[in-house]
Amino acid sequence: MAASVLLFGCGGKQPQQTMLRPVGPMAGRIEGLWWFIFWITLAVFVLVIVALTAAASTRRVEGALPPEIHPDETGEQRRFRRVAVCTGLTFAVLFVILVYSIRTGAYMNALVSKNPLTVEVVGHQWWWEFHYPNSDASMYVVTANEMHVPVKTPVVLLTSATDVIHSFWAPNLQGKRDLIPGYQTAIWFQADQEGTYRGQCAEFCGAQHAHMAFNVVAETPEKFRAWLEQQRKPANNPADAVAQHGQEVFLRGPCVMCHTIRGTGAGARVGPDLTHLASRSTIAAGSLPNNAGSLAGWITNSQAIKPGNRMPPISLPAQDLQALVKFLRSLN
Ligand code: HEC
Ligand SMILES: [Cu+2]
Repeated sequence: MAASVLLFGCGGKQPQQTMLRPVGPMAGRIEGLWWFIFWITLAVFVLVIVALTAAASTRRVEGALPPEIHPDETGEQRRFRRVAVCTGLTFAVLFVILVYSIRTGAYMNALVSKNPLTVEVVGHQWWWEFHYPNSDASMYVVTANEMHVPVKTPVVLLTSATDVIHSFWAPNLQGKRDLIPGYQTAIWFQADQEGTYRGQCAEFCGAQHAHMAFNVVAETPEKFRAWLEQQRKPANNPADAVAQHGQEVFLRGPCVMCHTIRGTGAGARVGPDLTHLASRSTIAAGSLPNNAGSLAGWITNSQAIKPGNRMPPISLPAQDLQALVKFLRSLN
């Protein structure tokens, strides 16, 4: 039972989120350091417990005098030497760990490439915005909570935030990096295996910090290029009368004050870009699977799902809601 609970977290179809299964060079180094520290601390733990047990189980000899009145010079010296050796060893081990940590830290910036993929990541309370910049405005891509990258390609992330400090952490790929409002930093990573890797905000950022997750989808360069091409397109036109009605509901409702759907009149930037909403696997930063039921529930009362988030509850007549959901589902 316990084993199955443990295994549930690691395997199956769920996206992975563990630094113990690195899929890139940086994460590999971090894992190496982690195991190094793990084995050392395990050995120290076992030694301490053995020493403690030995000391606790030593019997006092019946009738022996207490040490003050019966000084034991040689025994005292022996104990002093032991403590000195153990203290020295502790310093030595900590020093080795320090050097290893510094070298690992230095390696985090070692991936340099003249031709990396650049992705800008912006942290919001409580969702992620990913930009794929391009000097040609019609090729500029903005998406939310799901980043795609080609495998075996260096990626440079330019990080920032709009409100408070967040922290970008996809443990299978890299260490953490704080996203600081008004201050851009760069962090590199590379995914060597295809897969979906879950990441999470790692800096407490308010009420919904725990519901601020994202996915990194690492795929073959061909699939990645196809994805990028699709994301560059403006939104699909509504295919039928119901979706058409849904688009009208969207455009005349409050949605346009906060969301962008490229190709329509909606161009606000308070919430996630919805141009290709249906291409994503989750909504609300990993809070819900992206399907019709979730969308309807989210629109009607997102505050019940993610209390405190920046989208107000919006009640619509049933027909309007259904048409709106149908329209949103067509935005692939
Ligand atoms: C006051 C601003 C505001 C209004 C108005 C608003 N939204 Fe939102 N919306 C947001 C914010 C902010 C988020 C992100 C919330 C989060 O995940 O923390 C969001 C998230 C969403 C999402 C999930 C997107 C994703 O990829 O995770 C959908 C879908 C959505 N809104 C649809 C709508 C629709 C449809 C309307 C109109 C009926 C609407 N919103 C009105 C601000 C708004
Ligand atoms: Cu955060």
